[in-house]
Amino acid sequence: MIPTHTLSRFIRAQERLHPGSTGELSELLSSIALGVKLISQIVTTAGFKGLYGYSGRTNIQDEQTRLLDEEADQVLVEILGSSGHFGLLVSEEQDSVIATDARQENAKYIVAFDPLDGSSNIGSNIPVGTIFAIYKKLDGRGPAKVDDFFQPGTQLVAAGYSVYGAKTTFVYSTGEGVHDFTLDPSIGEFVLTEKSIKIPERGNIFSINEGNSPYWEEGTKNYVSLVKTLDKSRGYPYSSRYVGSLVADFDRTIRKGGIFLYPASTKHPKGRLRLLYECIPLSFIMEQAGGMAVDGTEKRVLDIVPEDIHERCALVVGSRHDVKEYLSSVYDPKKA
Ligand code: P6P
Repeated sequence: MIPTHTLSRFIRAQERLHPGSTGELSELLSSIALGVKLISQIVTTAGFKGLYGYSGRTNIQDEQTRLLDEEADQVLVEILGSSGHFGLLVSEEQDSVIATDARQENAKYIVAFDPLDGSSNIGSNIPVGTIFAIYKKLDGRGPAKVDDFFQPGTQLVAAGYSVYGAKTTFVYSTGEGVHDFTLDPSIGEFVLTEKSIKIPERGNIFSINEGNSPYWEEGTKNYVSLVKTLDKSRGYPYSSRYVGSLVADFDRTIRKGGIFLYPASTKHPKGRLRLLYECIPLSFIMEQAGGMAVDGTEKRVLDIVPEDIHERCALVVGSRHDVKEYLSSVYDPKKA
């Protein structure tokens, strides 16, 4: 079969649906896709290019950075920084915002990304990925500034993630559905795999690190206890799946349904995941696919306004039925 629907052609077709489009969004998504292709190549060959292991430095998260993290970060900073469309960048691997040569008036957009999430898993060939969130500057004129990142996810222009696994996938949304592409290395193109992904209304998989159970709040304990009971009339028990790599757990959830949880706990009072470049973009994708995304309370992740570029956030995301069951366990445990 000849692949006619490549990512670049799909993006252009989407652009033509909006008369007056300048084509900038198409260009910037293509820049990100190029970065993902390059990172895919780095990840695939890291094992024999001495790119495993640590760089000897630590990032703002006080985590030892891996050579691969820095390689992936450098790829995206260089490609996005030189695209001419991004005035500022935020990366998990960099302590502060990164000004680009397009910082001046002509750059409409800013982007926050996690260049290689889950990289601690890479030595055991577990899927890892890149996550990105794109905003417009608050003030169309003038240079981008850090406050431009302090917008709720409802203001996102686009968001997406890639998974470097058995295949390299690129999943993104510009607010008109979630679209999935698979990299065909033989032609170096992302080919459309699924248009308008929709998460099932209910799943039968729960995904949480049960090693953290001694630190969980009561609501989380109630919910995990519920999904593990033998109660066929309510469709329980669920299966447990936890990879420990966010993009892998999220991608399975959005395709098969169910729920992924990284809740607040006494060990992670604000959750472990990062709001700006993990929770917000993935919540945007999940809602576009018909799912739900909350911060472990009834608060919608997309309504949270970041106050710091690296702040953490609890995340409970997945099928509407399952996230609502979680919230019942938190707020009305007797009913659950
Ligand atoms: P834990 C990987 O290090 C990561 O940042 C996410 O990709 C993943 O979801 C989470 O941490 C796993 O955390 O505490 O369960 O090992």
